[in-house]
Amino acid sequence: MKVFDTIAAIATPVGVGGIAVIRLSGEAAAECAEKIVFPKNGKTLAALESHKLTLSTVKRLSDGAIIDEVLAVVMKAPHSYTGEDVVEINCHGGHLAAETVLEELFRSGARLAEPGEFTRRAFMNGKTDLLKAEATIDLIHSTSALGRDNAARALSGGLSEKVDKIRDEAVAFAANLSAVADYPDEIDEIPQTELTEKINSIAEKIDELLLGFGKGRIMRDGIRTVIAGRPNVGKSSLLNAISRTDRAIVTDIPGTTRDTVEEYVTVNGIALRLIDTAGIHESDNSVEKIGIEKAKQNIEDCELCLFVIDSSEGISDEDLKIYEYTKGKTVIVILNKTDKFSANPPEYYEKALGIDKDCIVATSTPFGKPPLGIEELEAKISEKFLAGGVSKDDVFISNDRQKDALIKARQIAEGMKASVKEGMPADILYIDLEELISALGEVTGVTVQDEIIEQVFSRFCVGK
Ligand SMILES: Nc1nc2c(ncn2[C@@H]2O[C@H](COP(=O)(O)OP(=O)(O)OP(=O)(O)O)[C@@H](O)[C@H]2O)c(=O)[nH]1
Ligand SMILES: [Mg+2]
Repeated sequence: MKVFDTIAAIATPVGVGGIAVIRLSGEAAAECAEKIVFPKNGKTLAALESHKLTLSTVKRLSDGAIIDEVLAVVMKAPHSYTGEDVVEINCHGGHLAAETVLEELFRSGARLAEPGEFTRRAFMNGKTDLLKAEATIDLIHSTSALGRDNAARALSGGLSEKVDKIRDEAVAFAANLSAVADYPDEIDEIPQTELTEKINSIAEKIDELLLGFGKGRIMRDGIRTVIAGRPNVGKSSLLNAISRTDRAIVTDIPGTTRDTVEEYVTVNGIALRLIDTAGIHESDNSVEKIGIEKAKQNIEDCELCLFVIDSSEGISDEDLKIYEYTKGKTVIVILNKTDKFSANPPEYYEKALGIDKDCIVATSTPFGKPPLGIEELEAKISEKFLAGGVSKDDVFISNDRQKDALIKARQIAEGMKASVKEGMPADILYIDLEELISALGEVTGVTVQDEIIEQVFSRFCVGK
């Protein structure tokens, strides 16, 4: 158990509200708070039963003037969020009330907590690991149902459990190797096939976690989606249809959209950052030209391009030119205006664009509720990005830090396989395996560098 000074912060958002929660943590949290918080039952704060909310009065330190009526609770170490003594004060919300109490706590010896400092202390005291800490931030910042659920499952330890299991397997294997290396006369060498089996078993489990990264990241961050195409094909109408709003201006005048228009939507539990762009074509108009450049840039930066075509006009050279910009991107072709006379069957588009028919959706944005073709488009988006769906027990890694550490472990496993083939002795394999164990430890934070810990906690807000 590490000893730290007493930190305090308002843990609830700024603004007018019914209550605001102030949190204090540190060995002297109760001693600090009891200078200004007086339980109505006559006891001192430090003498209160742990985890029991008690009606209390807060008085100004300098003259004893009453400044708030609160519910206070002491959570004694180690049974608290941080693992230290924690005091939480439920004061009245609003711009000033909680601030006033917090200032008095500073006068009583606490200092303002840094962003993420409570969770960092929890980590230092073994109350949480890095995966769970990251899940906490993800849960707070989640913008979609799937992202929220994945974070909640990781927070309750689902992901840590998976990584720890692999690590335990590697540790048992290391013990085995070490025994062989240390007592060659008493313990038989492990046969090559068994060595390979053991490494394969570890590698496969790491692969499984890595395979989930695509889904995990999409669930956490959503999909940056750009709507692109010629002028007047119905791009803005598509944005409005997907978001069920009138966000973008729609007219029959080509060149209506000049600047990009963005809207956040949720499609089957996935967050989409939808970006409507100016119709791309040759233009002399300087304002329009800027919009067109932005459109091209957005195509370059996107993860999904909804490439809109006016199906009543077929494919023009201009369409093909814009389609070129989407090379290398995940594209869904939208055949819009299918309510009008359509000159070509879907096969024509498959051939002309060299795209699979699974990536083509016919829409008619001004008609139907929901607009025609939009539900099919939504189903295609989830199919593409969350193939096989997500079950309620699935939990995926979701950020680069986790992925990079797992890749490192996986590469070491690959190297070990080669070493086994070359007939390397147990002590050499053991050294590699130690490194692999350390890489797995980085994922949960057992063996992580300070710099990485800094980075993880810098993403938190004050009060968490
Ligand atoms: N019949 C029919 N008309 C449509 C459909 N979708 C859009 N339109 C019409 O097509 C015209 C252009 O629609 P917009 O959504 O503004 O097209 P855009 O691609 O955003 O155009 P720019 O911003 O100028 O590049 C409007 O008059 C829409 O009402 C459709 O599915 N069927
Ligand atoms: Mg438009």
